[in-house]
Amino acid sequence: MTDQHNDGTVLEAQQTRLKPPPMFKVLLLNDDFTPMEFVVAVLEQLFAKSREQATQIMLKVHLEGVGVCGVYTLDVAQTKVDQVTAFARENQHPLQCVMEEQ
Ligand code: TYC
Repeated sequence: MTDQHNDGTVLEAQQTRLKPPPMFKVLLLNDDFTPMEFVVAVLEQLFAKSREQATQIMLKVHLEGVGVCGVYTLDVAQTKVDQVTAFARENQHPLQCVMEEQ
């Protein structure tokens, strides 16, 4: 937007509203080896899900192959993926966690 003044100067209005940031889904992928209880613990401890919510998400991943743990900004999503991956490897599980732009 521009604003013409009577001395001929033109001021550019500052953009005051920012675009919402891109959002990223954090996804868990199914595998045949990670114990169900471990996936539930990941969802409770790293995604603040209740036992019931965590169990539902885990079962969805188990049955359908993939499920959403949450939707976050880029930095938070990347941190969650890194935390899940580190926690899984510390416990010798092959659990895969990835992110995808929404
Ligand atoms: N399929 C695994 C099992 O039968 C459980 C599982 C669920 C693994 C979700 C990964 O993201 C996952 N033990």
